[in-house]
Amino acid sequence: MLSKNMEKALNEQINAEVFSTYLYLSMAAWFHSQKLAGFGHWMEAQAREEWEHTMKFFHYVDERGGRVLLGKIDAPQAEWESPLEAFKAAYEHEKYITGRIHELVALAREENDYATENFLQWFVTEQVEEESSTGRVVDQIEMVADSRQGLFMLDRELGARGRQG
Ligand code: OFO
Repeated sequence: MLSKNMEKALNEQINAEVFSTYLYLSMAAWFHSQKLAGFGHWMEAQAREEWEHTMKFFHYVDERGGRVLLGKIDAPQAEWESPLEAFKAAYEHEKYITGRIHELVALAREENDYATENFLQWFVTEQVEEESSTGRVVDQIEMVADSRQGLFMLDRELGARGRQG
């Protein structure tokens, strides 16, 4: 059985993961509006991953006899100045989520909730990947700088996410 504290914190994380889904969908919509379909596709794939994170927390709370309670989801930002600004925002968001996951681990330890601490290890590892993948795209955009051809090539590369074997 989850403690009330832990249940509340996990419910707040469900909200944060839905917001992540929402944020990346918003970024996908913005990229599509900029005619950068590859970037848009990458963000759609990212949003689907965030929904998977949401459901992992959802099922975990339920399995532990907790009650999932859904709160209000804030509207995400809708416009960015450039692809670089959007990806920088994604990278910053992932760092924020990493901080939240680490706080959850600290709470699980404080409460001697070994099952939750163990469950959260998947997310600790996942956040290393999430920061690395968004940070890598920031670096790539910075490398092509103002080259329209470079951006076009990058758009094609990002559009292949999840489409290769
Ligand atoms: Fe992007 O890792 Fe969940 O929120």
